[in-house]
Amino acid sequence: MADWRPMWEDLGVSLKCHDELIEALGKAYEQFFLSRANRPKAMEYFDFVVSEAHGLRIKELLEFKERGGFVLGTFCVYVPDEVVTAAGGLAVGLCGGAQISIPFAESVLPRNICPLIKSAFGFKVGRICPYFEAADLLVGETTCDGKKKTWEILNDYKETETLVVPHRKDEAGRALWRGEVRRFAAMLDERFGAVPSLARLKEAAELHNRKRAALEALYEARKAVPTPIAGLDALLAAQIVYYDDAERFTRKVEELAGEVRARAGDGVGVTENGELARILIAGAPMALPNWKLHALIEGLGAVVVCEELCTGTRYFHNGRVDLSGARSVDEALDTIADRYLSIPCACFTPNRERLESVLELVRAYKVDGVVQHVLSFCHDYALEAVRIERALKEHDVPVLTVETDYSDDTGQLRTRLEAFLEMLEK
Ligand code: BJ8
Repeated sequence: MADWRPMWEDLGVSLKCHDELIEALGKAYEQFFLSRANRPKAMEYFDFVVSEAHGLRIKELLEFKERGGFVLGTFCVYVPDEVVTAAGGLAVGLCGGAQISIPFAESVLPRNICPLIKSAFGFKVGRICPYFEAADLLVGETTCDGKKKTWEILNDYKETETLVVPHRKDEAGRALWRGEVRRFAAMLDERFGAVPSLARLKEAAELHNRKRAALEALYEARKAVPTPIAGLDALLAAQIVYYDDAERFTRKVEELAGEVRARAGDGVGVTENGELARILIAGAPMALPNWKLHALIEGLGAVVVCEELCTGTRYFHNGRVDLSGARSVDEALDTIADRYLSIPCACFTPNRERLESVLELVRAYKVDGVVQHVLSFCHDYALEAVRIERALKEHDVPVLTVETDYSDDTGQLRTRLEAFLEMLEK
């Protein structure tokens, strides 16, 4: 394996903290992924990506920049990939799923904000994440208050551009968001001298359409009974989509989806003990390397068959952007903006679409029970959990809402999950 330390040092990464992160990550990966039998062979690629997430992938980004490209570090599924690609750039999700960076964040930020925000912010303050250091610009959004205000402070450490995401999907909200996407394109042009032309927007739309369709095909294959792939493996693919090269990721996920379909055709399930309780996880995203809830649920003998998360179905929600009829850059940008606006994030009000989407996923994936994933201090998902819980109960769907962060609260969580899964068996 190559020695990436000189590259990390050049980027200004704190090697001591980074070593600790890599060591903890390696142990968790061995425990949750590599030690499991009966995984699809195509998962080997994703194992490789994780092993090289801070090495080879960072080198690729630096080489891309040497060839004249630019790299944006992002925190949300609302950043329109098509516009970035068409302008000659590349967007990567930033680290934000680990406890190790939180003490750095808490030396600056109040403690009572969500762990995802604190972890991401701490990765920058502690200089632990090479993606933060390799990025030319960070792109935040105003989805929730925690994020909106944190990006102001993050801007003191690294330049951060913030996209204003509306909170209603009415005509005024649509007009605001279309304006934001146009402003974003103009900003990329001004800053990086890269005009996203109509032809390049169309090409980029095809690339990202294929990528989202590939991930959706993998999720489709998980509808089979017995389920042919562990939730942990599928979640990993949904996390890696934020980091990997779009073209290569698409190919590899198509391969994985093909293998998973073949397993389903042969009746191969993830365990030899027959079908397990099928769980849908809904709620706040699980940024890499947040695998806690899946590991607990699957460790207790159930299987996660679907994630209604931004590291899950929300990533490919209404995934196809059709630019075939667009006659100008502005028309194309509006069409792109409309697709992103349709994503049912809890920051919107009202948000009937998300409720309907959860109920539809329960039906389509033959779900036995729903676990709602709420990150501590996340008001949007905590409050939306109330209505979702009510709707699920009205449809006689068992539901458990758990609030968690990145600390080791597994004892408490395990007790609640055990009781929930026992109840499903009765
Ligand atoms: S589109 S879900 S990625 S905003 S968990 S930071 S909401 S306090 S992450 Fe998200 Fe975009 Fe929406 Fe998806 Fe705030 Fe809640 Fe924290 Fe959250």
